[in-house]
This record gives sequence, structure tokens and C-alpha cells, in this order.
Amino acid sequence: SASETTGVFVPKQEDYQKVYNEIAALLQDKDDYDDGSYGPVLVRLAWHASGTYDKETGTGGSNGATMRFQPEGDHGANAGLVTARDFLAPVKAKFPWITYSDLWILAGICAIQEMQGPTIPYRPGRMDKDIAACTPDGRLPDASQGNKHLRGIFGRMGFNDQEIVALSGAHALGRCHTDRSGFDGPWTFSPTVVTNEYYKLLLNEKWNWKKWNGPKQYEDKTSKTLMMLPTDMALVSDKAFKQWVEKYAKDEGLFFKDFAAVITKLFELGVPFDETTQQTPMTLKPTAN
Ligand code: DDH
Repeated sequence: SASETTGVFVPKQEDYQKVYNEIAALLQDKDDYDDGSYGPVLVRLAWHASGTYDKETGTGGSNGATMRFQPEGDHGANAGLVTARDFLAPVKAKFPWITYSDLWILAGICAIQEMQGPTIPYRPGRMDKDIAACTPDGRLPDASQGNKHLRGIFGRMGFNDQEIVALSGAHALGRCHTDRSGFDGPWTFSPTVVTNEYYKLLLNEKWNWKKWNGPKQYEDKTSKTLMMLPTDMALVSDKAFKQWVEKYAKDEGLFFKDFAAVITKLFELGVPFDETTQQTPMTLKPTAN
């Protein structure tokens, strides 16, 4: 086998499961964060690692983990993600054979599954790149913009309207932080559980501009504790987007199915999997919690 001839450790599914279990255990233990879980910020790390992809040039994407380096780590959109990278440092130390780029995606998948989301197939094979592969600033979406911007940014990665809406359902999770993006608050009342609540709230709640000194964002009329970004509201003001919001609000099973498919595509953008070797996606087992 390859490992016998080269002396290089070739990890198997059981090895990736060990990494998964370690991240899941850390998620369970380190509950001193935000709404009690680092899960949302781990999902955001995996998304921002992947969402720099440009299909024309084949640059960016999760293959490289270039956010480790200052130019990209310091991009405004990545503010606060050092929290997620630091959270994973002990996991990398315990399993030094895994690349950062494979680890960040595995952590995103682990977080989604542990937060009761759908099963996401995992394929390793990403290689870490050096500082020269850092992407230019401005490839990730700007929350102050609208439908044209969304189609521009996500079209550059190769996503259509349905996929844009399905990906955006990740905002069921987590919150905005004034010291990171400048925005404030969570999108849903259950920010550590994957649900279709984001779509339900977009349709059923009345959203008003929040009166404050911060950047323009919406707040819900009923509780005034939830928020929407201008880009979130674009999903209901644009008719083509809205029909998908309606479908996902009505059918959580459909959302889970489409979300699993589209996040898999996102996490694999620009990753040159070796089709000749064993590249069957693996299913990593959630912990029973
Ligand atoms: Fe997002 N997101 N996101 N987002 N996102 C923020 C937080 C989180 C946009 C802006 C913001 C996706 C799409 C978009 C998550 C996942 C995903 C914050 C707040 C802003 C701003 C950051 C902070 O202050 O800490 C915009 C704009 C878009 C868009 O245009 C579509 C997608 C596609 C995903 C995904 O995962 C697939 C998650 C999770 C969070 C919560 C992070 C946390 O710390 O909590």
C-alpha cells in the first residue's frame, strides 16, 4: 500500500471519525460562548474558507486554508473567525496529519450535524497552501447590499437562485456581533439548532428598520430581539428568490435535503479530488446527544 512504500500515514474513515468525535466533545465541553455553542462560528469559518472561490480563475475555495495568513485573516468579512480557528488549534495538535483545510471543513460538517442538522457527506483531500494563495478582499458578500450583489457574488462561485436561498438558511444559526461585523443580534430564537425558522420568520414576521447608530439592519416588530440583514430581506423582496423561501418555510425536510446538497457543493468548490483514488464521500457519525 501507499503507506508501506512511502512511510506516510494514510488516514482512513475511522481516523476522520476520531477527529469528528474530538470536535464534537469540545463543542459539548466549551459551552461558555455566545448562546452556549461554538457551532455557528465553526460553520461560518468553513463557509468563509470556501466562499472565496472564483470559477473563472479556479482560485480561492476551501483548498488552501489561506485565512491562516494575515492578509486574508484580516479581511473585514473574516472578523471574529480567529475564535473558530483558535477553538480548533488543540484538535490540529492532537491530529497533526490532517490539513487545516480538511479540518475546517470537517469542523463545519461536525457543527451542522451536532446542531441537529442534516447529514453532510465528507470528502478529505484538501492541501494547505502558502501565503501567496491568499485571495483578494471583497469576494465574500456585503450584508448592506441586495439581490444583484447576491447573484454576482454567488454566481461567481457557480450557484443559482435556489442554491443562494438554500445556503442562506444557515442564518438559522448564530448571531451578529457589533465588534465583528457591526451588526447586532440573532436571526432566530434557536441559534444553536439547524431549523427552517429563518425562512418562516422572513415570511411571517413584520420587519422594520432598527433605530440605532449602527449599520442599517432590520428588527422584528413583535419581540425586537431578532434581526435581518439587508441581504436577508432581498430573499423576500425578489420574486425569484421568494418562491424558494416559501418552499423551505413550508417543508423543513426539503430544506434539509437541499441544504445538505448545496453545502457539500460549497465545501468542495475548487478542491481537486483525485478521482482515481478512494474518494467515496464518507458519512461521519453524529454523537448521540
Ligand atoms: Fe452569514 N453572516 N452571511 N452566512 N453567517 C454572519 C453570521 C453568520 C452574510 C453576512 C453575515 C451565509 C451568507 C451570508 C453564517 C453562515 C452563513 C454575520 C455576522 C454577517 C454580517 C458576523 C458577526 O458579526 O459575527 C451575508 C451578507 C450573506 C449572504 O449575502 C448570503 C452563508 C451562505 C452561510 C453558510 O454557512 C452557508 C453563520 C453560521 C453565522 C453566525 C456566526 C456566529 O458567530 O454566530
